Amino acid sequence: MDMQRIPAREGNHNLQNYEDVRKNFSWDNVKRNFSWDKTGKVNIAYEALDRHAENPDKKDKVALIYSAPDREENITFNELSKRSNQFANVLKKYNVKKGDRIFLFLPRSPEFYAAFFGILKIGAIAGPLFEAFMEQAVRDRLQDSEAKILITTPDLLGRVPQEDLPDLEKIILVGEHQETGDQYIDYTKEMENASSEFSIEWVDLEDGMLIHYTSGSTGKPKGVYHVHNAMIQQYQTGEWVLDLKQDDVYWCTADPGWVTGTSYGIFAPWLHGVTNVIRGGRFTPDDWYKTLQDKEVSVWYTAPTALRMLVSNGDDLVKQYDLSSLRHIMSVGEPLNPEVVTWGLKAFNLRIHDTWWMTETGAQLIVNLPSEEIRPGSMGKPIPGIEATIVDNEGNEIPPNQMGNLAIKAGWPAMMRAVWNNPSKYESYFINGWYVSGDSAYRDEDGYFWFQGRLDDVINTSGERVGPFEVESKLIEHPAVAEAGVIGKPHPERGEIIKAFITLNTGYVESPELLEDIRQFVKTGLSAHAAPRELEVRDSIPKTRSGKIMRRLLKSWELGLPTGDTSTLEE
Ligand code: 6R9
Repeated sequence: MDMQRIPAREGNHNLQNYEDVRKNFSWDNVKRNFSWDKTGKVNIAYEALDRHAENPDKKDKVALIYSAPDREENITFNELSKRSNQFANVLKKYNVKKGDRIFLFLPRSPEFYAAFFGILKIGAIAGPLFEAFMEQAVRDRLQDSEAKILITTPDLLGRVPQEDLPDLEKIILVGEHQETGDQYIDYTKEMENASSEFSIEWVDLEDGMLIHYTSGSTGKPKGVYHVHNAMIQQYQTGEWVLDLKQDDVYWCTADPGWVTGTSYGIFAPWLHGVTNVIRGGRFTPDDWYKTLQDKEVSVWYTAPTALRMLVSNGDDLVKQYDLSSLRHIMSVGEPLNPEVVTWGLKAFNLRIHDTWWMTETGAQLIVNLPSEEIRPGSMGKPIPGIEATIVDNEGNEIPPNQMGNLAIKAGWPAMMRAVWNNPSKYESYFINGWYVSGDSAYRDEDGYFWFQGRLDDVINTSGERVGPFEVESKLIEHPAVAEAGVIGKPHPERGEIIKAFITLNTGYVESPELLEDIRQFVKTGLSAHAAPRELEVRDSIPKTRSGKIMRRLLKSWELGLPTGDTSTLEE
C-alpha cells in the first residue's frame, strides 16, 4: 500500500459518488427530509426530538445513552421530548420569550439535554458554557449576551458573579442546595410540577437558536450566533460524513460547551433519530476504550489530542478491548497527524477521517469521505454544496500548491449569521464574497486541502481555541505581573501548550512558588485550559512602537527561528 494514500473504504456508504453528487447538488432539496417542508412550521427541537417521539416506530428507541462514573441512564426519544417540554414550561412560567438568551453552565448530564431542548422549544437562544470556565470567563459571556436565565449547579454557582450581571433574572439550580433568595429556582421541584405537554414555538428558519463564544487574537471572546437553518447542513453532513444508519450507536466525545458538542454531539445524530452516547466525566484511555466496547459504538467522532493520548498509551491497551462494533471514525479540531492515521489503521483496522470546520461555520465543510481515498495529513475536500479555495490578502484566489488563507464561498446553510453585539467583527470575516477563515492552507491539484497553521495568534491547545489576549489580561491582574505576552508552543500530545512571558512589578522576585501562584491565578480565574503550562520571567516584553505585544517575535525566539522583520520593534 502506498503510505501516502489510503484507498476508499469498501462497502456501501451514504455518499457513494462524490463527483456526481457535487455536480447536481442543491441545498434546497435537503429540506424535503424535514416535516417543515410540508407544514411550513420550523423548530430544530421538533425535527431532532418531537418528530421521533410522535413516530410509533421511533418513540421508544433510545435517544440518549448516558454514561458517567457514578450514573448510567438510557432515555428514549419520547422521554427526552417530554422532559424538554417540562423544562420549556418552567421557562414559560418565568416569562421567557422568543429570542431571550438562556445560558447553561452544567456538566454533561441528562438534565443538560432536557434543558437545552426546552430552551429551543420556547424559541429562546441557548448559550452552553463549558463547565471548566471560571469567574472571568462566565462574567464575559453572560454580560455580553445579556442572559436572562442561567441553569447551573450549586457547585458551579460560586463562579457566577451575580453582582455584575444586571440582566440575569433567575438562576435555575440543578441539585440539592441551600439557597433561599427569590432569584433561585429549584430544578427538581419545578420539573415535578411542570406539565409534559408543551406547544412548541414555531419560528423562522433565520431565527436565533444558539450562541457559542469563541476566542480571537484580540479582545474578549465573541458570541458566534447561529440560526435554526443550520439543521439543513447538520442533517446532510450527518448522512454523508458521519455516514449514519438507523441502527448505529454514535458517540461524539466533545462537550456541548464547544460547537462540535452541539452540531455533532446533539443535532446531527438526533436529526437522524440515531442513538447517541454521552459520556460524563474526564478522559482516561481505559474509560474511552471501555465506552466504545460496552456501548457497542459504531460511529465515533473525536479529536487529535485524544487520539494522540491513546497512541501514547500503546497498542497493548487497545488489544484488551473488543471494538468490533466500531465501523467509522472521524476527527476534528486540530491537524490530524499522519502517524495517528497510520496507527488507527493498525489499532482499529479502520481509517480515521479528518474533518475541518469552525465555530463560525456551524457544520463541517472540508472532509474525508468514506468513499474517497485519504491522503494522510490532508483535511480532505469540500462537501458537495460547498465551494472552498485559497485566497491572498486581497481576497483573490491563488493557484494550487501555494499557501494562503483558506476561504469558503459565503452563504452555506449553517454559517453564523452574526457576531453578537459586534457587527463590524462579523463584517471583517468577509472579502469579495468569501468567508476568510484565518487558517493558512494550500490545495493540491486534485482538490485536497492541507492545513498549515493559524494566520493570527489564536492558540489551539488540545483542540480548544484560546485567545492570547484573554490570558494576558488575566495575567496582568495578578499583583506581581507588570506585562505579559502569550504564545502557543508546539507540543506532541496537546498540539500546542500555552507559554507566557511576563515581567514582574518592582518588589517581586522570581521564585517557583510565585510562578505557581500566577499559574493558579489564571487557572482559577479564567479556566484550566487557559492556564500557561510554561511561564518565563523576562526584563521586558517586545512591543511595537504603537504598543502591541509582538507575539510573533516571542515565538521565533522560543523556537529558535529567524525573527523576520523587526522594524516596528520599540527601542
Ligand atoms: C470545529 C472546531 C476552529 C479552528 C480552525 C482550525 C482548527 C479545526 C481542523 C483544524 C486542522 C482540522 N481546526 N479542524 N485544524 N485540521 N481538521 O474545531 O471549531 O473550536 O472554532 O476551532 O480549529 O485552526 O480554525 P473551533
